[in-house]
Amino acid sequence: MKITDAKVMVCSPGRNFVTLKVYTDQGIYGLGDATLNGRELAVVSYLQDHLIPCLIGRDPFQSEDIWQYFYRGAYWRRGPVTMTAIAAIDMALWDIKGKALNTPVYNLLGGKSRDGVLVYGHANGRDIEETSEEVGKYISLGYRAVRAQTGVPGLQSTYGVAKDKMFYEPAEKGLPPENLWSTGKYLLHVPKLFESLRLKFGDEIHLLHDVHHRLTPIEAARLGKSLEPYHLFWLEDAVTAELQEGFRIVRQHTTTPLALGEVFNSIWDAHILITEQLIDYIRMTIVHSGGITHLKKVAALAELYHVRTGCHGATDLSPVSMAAALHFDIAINNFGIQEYMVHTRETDAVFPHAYSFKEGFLYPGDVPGFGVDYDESLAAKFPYQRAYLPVNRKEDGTMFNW
Ligand code: CS2
Ligand code: MG
Repeated sequence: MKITDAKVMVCSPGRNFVTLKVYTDQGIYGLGDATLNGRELAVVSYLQDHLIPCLIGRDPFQSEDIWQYFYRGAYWRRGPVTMTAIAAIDMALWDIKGKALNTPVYNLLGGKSRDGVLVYGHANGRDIEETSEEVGKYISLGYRAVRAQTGVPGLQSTYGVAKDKMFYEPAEKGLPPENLWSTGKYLLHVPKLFESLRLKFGDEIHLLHDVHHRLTPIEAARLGKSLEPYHLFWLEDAVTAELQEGFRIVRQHTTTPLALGEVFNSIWDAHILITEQLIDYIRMTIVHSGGITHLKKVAALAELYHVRTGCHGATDLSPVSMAAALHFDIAINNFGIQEYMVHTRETDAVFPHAYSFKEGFLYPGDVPGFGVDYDESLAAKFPYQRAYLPVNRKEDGTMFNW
């Protein structure tokens, strides 16, 4: 089999998505997600101008060799743009292989290791009461795990507080919006949220929380300790991810499970965290970490060190990514949990898909490949719109992490 052509398509059914379609001489095509939130067009150019010309004529079954060709062969390795572009090609190749062999991709990854994929939803509110109501809604929808975020008194807006309840979408059209941040106010408030959630909903429901890279290691240690009585499933991105060694400090102080890595793009971002057992869940995901070919190696390393997976699954990952993640999650042994934020109806219509939600679990479906398609004529009705994630400043105006 030979690759005859590849095309990059951008659409915005509520938010921007970049999709790669790879064609073969046997009439089979494969899809890959290439969406990098707020930097979408950089990946479009990387694919169109640099990778696709080298892809034509290759055998799509040689996904490992093609991966190494684009990674080692580029000289310039790693980085979110490079690894998202490689991931899109890698996904499309696995999709082609599944279709050509008439089997779902999970069968090429070892087959099903479980019946369904445990997922968590996002409960957001302006205050504890509103967040608590949202958690209640997720529980009534059948979710067994819920991430809870709340506004902080004295801060006008912060990470995780949605305008639209079920559709948390932080990217906005126009120039980046600005948020305000106070570590002191945040650290006082968050334990109150989880105390109130445990009192209201009991011990069984899994609760998660995302700090979104806002703390220093010792501040994260304090937060982890203060949350211990409420036994979180995980505390996510407590500290910026660049300094892996910083997690030694957090780890020495708290037994709250730690999750990290949605912004990582290679195993070299996580090797110290994994081999020193500084985290419990690795959040790397197929679209931003070099595809299935690379993520299966990360998961294999993590398995040796008791680290489980918890793939990023926000709305800026298209249904192609979500499907790829589900085929991966259902096959590997050290799966932990999958993030699941529902897409808008328009997005689901552009990307018809075989996966489905039932009672807290997602099921990838049994369609050959990943079981996702792309409705090109519908997508054309939603042209690209420049959008940015917010930026964040401390109360005195200092630029901070978002
Ligand atoms: C988040 C995301 O899902 C998460 O855990 O951290 O909302 C993240 O901010 C976006 O995916 C950024 O692209
Ligand atoms: Mg996160």
